[in-house]
Amino acid sequence: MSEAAVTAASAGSEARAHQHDSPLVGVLMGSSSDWDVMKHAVSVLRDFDVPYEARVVSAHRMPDEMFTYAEQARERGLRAIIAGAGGAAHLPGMLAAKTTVPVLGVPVASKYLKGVDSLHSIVQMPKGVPVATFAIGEAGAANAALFAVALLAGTADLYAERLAAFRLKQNEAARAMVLPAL
Ligand code: RP5
Repeated sequence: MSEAAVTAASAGSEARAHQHDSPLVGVLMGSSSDWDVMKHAVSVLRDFDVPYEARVVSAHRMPDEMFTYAEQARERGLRAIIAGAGGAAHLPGMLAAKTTVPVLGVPVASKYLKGVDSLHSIVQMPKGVPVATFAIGEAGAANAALFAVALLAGTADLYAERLAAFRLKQNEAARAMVLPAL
């Protein structure tokens, strides 16, 4: 599968509009229906000015593209892959099986089991091939992106400084909280 063909499988136009030529973080999802959750990861990466790409790569509908993406991830310079999926959410685990780039899994809420199935599918990786697993839904997607920034901060002070500033803003917001009167 050529790079162009994999790119053609990108998520919606909003995601496509912000693809970087040399991404450090890949944001993958099993379906465009995952975008409402996974866009929260993209939003954080944009806030931190992290070069990223966002694509639909379905594990069971695009297995060849998924393997190609994982096989090329390290040589393409990716430092983390955030992968979101719902139901029998095998995308993060299968990516992790084919690359040594850290995979951060985001369980997306499913129609019937509300994402508990997705969470269990992602978090219960057998020993030897880890997937860092985050909360179901928006918080998980945003936190996966923050975690990716923290990984980048290990070798780039710029990202560490941005993370520290972000934490300070949260601290100030919490300290300014006022409880309503009874
Ligand atoms: C998974 O199946 C996707 O990650 C998505 O969460 C779920 C439903 O996919 P669609 O039927 O909406 O394409 O592969």
